[in-house]
Amino acid sequence: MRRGTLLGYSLPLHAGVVLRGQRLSQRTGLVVRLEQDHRTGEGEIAPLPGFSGETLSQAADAALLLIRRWVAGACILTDLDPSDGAQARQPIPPSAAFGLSCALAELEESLPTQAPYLSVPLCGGDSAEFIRRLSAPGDNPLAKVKVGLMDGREESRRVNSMLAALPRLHLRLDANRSWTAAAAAGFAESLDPALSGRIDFIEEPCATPAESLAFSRGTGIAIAWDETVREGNFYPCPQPGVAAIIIKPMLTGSLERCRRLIDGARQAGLTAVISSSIESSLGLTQLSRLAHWLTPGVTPGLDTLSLLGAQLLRRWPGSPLPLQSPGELQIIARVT
Ligand code: OSB
Ligand code: MG
Repeated sequence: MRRGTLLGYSLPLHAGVVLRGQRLSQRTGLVVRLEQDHRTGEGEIAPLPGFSGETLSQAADAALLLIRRWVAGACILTDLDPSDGAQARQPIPPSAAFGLSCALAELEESLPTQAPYLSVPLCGGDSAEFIRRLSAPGDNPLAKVKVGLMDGREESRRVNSMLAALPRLHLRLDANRSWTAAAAAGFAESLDPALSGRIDFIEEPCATPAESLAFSRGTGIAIAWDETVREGNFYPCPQPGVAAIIIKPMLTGSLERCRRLIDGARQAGLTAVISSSIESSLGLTQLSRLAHWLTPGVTPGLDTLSLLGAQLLRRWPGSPLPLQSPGELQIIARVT
């Protein structure tokens, strides 16, 4: 006996969360629950406005179609991952493929339940406060700083001061393609060369991959692809200056598709870093399990829970945020 349920959630987002110029006040998404005999699996489907190509309602329609087929006894894995088998009947939006593949993987117990629930902390505005937080004994000395938001020289002074204050700290920087070649060069010039070796990489410094590669050639600072991973027919290959690829599964697709990208990265000598698309605690705990399973030893970038006002169904260990329970979700469809 199979049964499928599609639920809708809405979580408050802190004022001031701006995604590609859009201010968001609620994070909305879906929970898919698949039940077979006495086993249950859940997954989150939450297109991120400004980043996902699909809307929530397109994702819901696609998910519902597949839930119906699954409940009727079909194997939907090839639909979720069309390049790994027969042609899909129609392309499945990445968020729907990700959420359904997580629900199936929980049901089949292929997604390990173990995880350390670690994340690379995201450094917000106040670097003094951040340095205090990172100086806690036993803390993992790796942090992520968004750059490209203010004057480049101002930002490199801030990076210098963080690296100088914590001699074991390594940083991942993320410019989200916001620098012109000149701004990126300005940033690099003001970095202290005695400290910049502890910048593991800068994600997408410039507007185009070609400019980012030229930046790395000119400065010796390693870069990582994030936006580029979701463009065209990206597949990891070795490129001078490229250290890592960032994988945001909610924007990428099924677990199988993520696994292939991770395998490709390993073969190309690149680090694969699992990262959040501002999922709820349900999705974040699954991303943590996924990262522990497929990218062991690489701390994922999941420090986005604190942007939300509540957790969903499952707790992120140590988070003080209140938990929304199943009764607070809206039932969109029950398929039996
Ligand atoms: O800038 O890479 C981004 C989350 C949602 C949308 C875009 C981005 C992010 C993150 C997630 O940065 C946190 C992380 O990667 O550490
Ligand atoms: Mg980024």
